[in-house]
Amino acid sequence: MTDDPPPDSKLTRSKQRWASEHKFITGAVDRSVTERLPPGQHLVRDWPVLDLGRQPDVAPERWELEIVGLVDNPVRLDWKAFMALPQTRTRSDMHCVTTWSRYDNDWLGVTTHDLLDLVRPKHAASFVLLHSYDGYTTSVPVADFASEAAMIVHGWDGKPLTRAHGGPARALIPHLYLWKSAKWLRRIDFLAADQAGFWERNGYHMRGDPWSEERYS
Ligand SMILES: Nc1nc2c(c(=O)[nH]1)N[C@H]1C(S)=C(S)[C@@H](COP(=O)(O)O)O[C@H]1N2
Ligand SMILES: [Mo]
Repeated sequence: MTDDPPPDSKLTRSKQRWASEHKFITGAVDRSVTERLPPGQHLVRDWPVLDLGRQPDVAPERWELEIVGLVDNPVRLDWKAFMALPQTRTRSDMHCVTTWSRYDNDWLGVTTHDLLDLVRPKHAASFVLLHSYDGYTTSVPVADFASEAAMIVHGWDGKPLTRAHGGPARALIPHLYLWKSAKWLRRIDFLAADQAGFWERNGYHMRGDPWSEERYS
């Protein structure tokens, strides 16, 4: 991140945004920037907090992640075991169904590739249902869960992930709308059939691809 703008200076914020977008240099926003923005989204610089209003306080010492269901090797990872897995840094954009997108988030965590190597899903496993410490659930096709950029993250922008954003650890599936990225992650259940989670039961799309605007079902 660049330096914070002076307080109450909307113009400064706009100018910083224009600068970061290379606006006015060619008479148009840099194509590489606009082409990153899915339809109906707008860019934000801060990171809004959205959840059901309960933010569980899970100390790393009490945190654990269960990976169960249709897998050959179900596991229960405490914080030490989780941190002993290969740690990967990635950079990705996030897209919220409420229309904000935020570019260039620096993540630290365990890739879903490494988790899949560990638990070895059975052939019949086609969906994961993610369960969180606040009771939240969300469903994700295994193919999306297994995508290159998907992770369980515990660091953002060089710092531990804050409690408000799902710390100690949350899912991150950056190529889908952010409601699929369960905060305060507690259990990953591999299933044969799709099972709607909280927002999927409340009208959101089962898959949630921002590029084809899969907002609602
Ligand atoms: N456990 C949990 N995860 C959650 C939610 C929630 O209420 N509980 N809300 C989802 C929704 S709707 C969004 S938009 C993102 C918001 O993540 P953020 O607060 O870090 O921006 O978290 C998702 N993950
Ligand atoms: Mo959301």
